[in-house]
Amino acid sequence: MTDCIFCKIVAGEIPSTEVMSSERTLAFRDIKPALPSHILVIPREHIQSADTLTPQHAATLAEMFDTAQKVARQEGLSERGYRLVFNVGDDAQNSVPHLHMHVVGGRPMEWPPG
Ligand code: DGP
Repeated sequence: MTDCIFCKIVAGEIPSTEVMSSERTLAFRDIKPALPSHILVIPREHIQSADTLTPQHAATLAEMFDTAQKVARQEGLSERGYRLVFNVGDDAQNSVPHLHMHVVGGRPMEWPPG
């Protein structure tokens, strides 16, 4: 996707603070962190959102969760806990149409979200 911000980050055309990289995924710091640790894990291939996932994406999705676990450990979040979030659509305030998992933590969080 030529006009996708996250595809441009994958291609190195837009700078990002990389945290981790794997064959199918990239993890980088969110430009507007909502919590002390806020990392985005994305697939290198363009997938629109969690709402368009199919069984064909199984390997990519598994690798996204593997990357998220490693990121959480690296950030020191695993012991106290963290949250993995996929926003879908306008009501969830999804703003970038390239699948991304928010890995957030570093302080106690509220539930349910507002
Ligand atoms: P969402 O609301 O779930 O679509 O989250 C998109 C996130 O992406 C949001 O927290 C801000 C972040 N973001 C948007 N543009 C950029 C960018 O160019 N670089 C980085 N690092 N993060 C971005």
